[in-house]
Amino acid sequence: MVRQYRNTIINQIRGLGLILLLLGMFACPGTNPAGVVDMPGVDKLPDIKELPDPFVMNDGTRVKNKTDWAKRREEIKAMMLYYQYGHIPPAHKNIIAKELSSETVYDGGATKKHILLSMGPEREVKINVGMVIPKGEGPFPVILKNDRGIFNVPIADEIVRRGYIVADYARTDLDPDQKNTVGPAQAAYPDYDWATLAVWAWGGMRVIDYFMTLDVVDKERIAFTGHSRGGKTALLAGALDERIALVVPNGSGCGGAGCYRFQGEKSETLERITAPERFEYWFHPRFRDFADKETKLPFDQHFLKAMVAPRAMISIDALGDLWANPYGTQQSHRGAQPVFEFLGADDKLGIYFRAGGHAQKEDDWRTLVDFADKVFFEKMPASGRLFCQLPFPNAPQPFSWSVPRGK
Ligand code: GTR
Repeated sequence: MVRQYRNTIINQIRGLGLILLLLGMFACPGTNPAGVVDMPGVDKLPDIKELPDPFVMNDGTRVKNKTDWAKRREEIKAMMLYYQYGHIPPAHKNIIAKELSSETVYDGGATKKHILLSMGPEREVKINVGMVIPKGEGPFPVILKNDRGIFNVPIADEIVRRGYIVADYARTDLDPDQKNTVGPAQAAYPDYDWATLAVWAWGGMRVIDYFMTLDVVDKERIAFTGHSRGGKTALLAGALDERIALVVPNGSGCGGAGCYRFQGEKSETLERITAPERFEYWFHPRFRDFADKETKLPFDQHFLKAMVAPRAMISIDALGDLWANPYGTQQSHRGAQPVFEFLGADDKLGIYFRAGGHAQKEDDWRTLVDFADKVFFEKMPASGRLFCQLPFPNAPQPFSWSVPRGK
């Protein structure tokens, strides 16, 4: 009898242990990772109709110099991860790279390699990476893309001929892009509240960790791109990781280079993108609290762009891609410009629109490489392309603040 009672208690304790383990594994919204303090909820935040001033520090003072900006950038990062994307784990210390294949391509002009990276506490996080490396000694600049698979860059041969390594990784290895699903990366790091976009961005940062070990890579010239949800991922990774010298969100719209406060006709809103039946799982659960309350956001997407400064970024979009909010993309560009100016990097911020719809077309790739040539090598494009297109000249000035003077 006593023994039976004791066994029941032991089983209950085991059951409780299992429940706690599962709760830990399947991240509990509302539980912050270690060191993350709560910030005010939506109802406690002030209403800000214009694009918020990125130069106002949390203590109310205004940024005066570059040291202040470095501090402010950290505040912005903390805020954007807390409210929008969730927090990511630190870099894995010992990523293992296995070469699965290597072949000569483009009539001997390049080598195409398929690499498998593995990492995580039990090495259970794997990332497939594709690389096409120009022939020669290098080091070569890199254009890295996040996608669903690898070897997906349409004019890789042309880009390689222009002297770049073309690389891509399968973001879906890290997170399968399905609602109510804990992907391999989230399962491996249960103490973090990162949502899908943050997982994908973290994966790109780990691919860059691997690049840092390769002699063939020019570590000062790494560009990161992606299209649509991949463009949102590229912008987030580019904001967080200062090793990314050029950030190129393509067709990224809502949650990317578009902004929430200024919506063009037929564009995707915060409410739409975070709807439970759509892409709520791309974001931290608390981001949904701002649906139809965008003016309560203490930031807008120009803050994410501003985090890239003084490194380079260009958003590439299509004027017919209304869902991706070209109008709001122009407005967030204008909101980020003062920060680039403040840091002496006005020429590092680009914006480009082509005619047509939602895709990362060959022309977009050429724009990307032309811009990379300009910011990496001061080469002006033979195409004569201009990288500062503001197609909505009558749009109202989206803010009333200005660049701090007297640095
Ligand atoms: C859409 C979504 C967009 C964009 C796109 C894509 O359905 O509303 O935000 O991310 O998917 O990734 O193709």
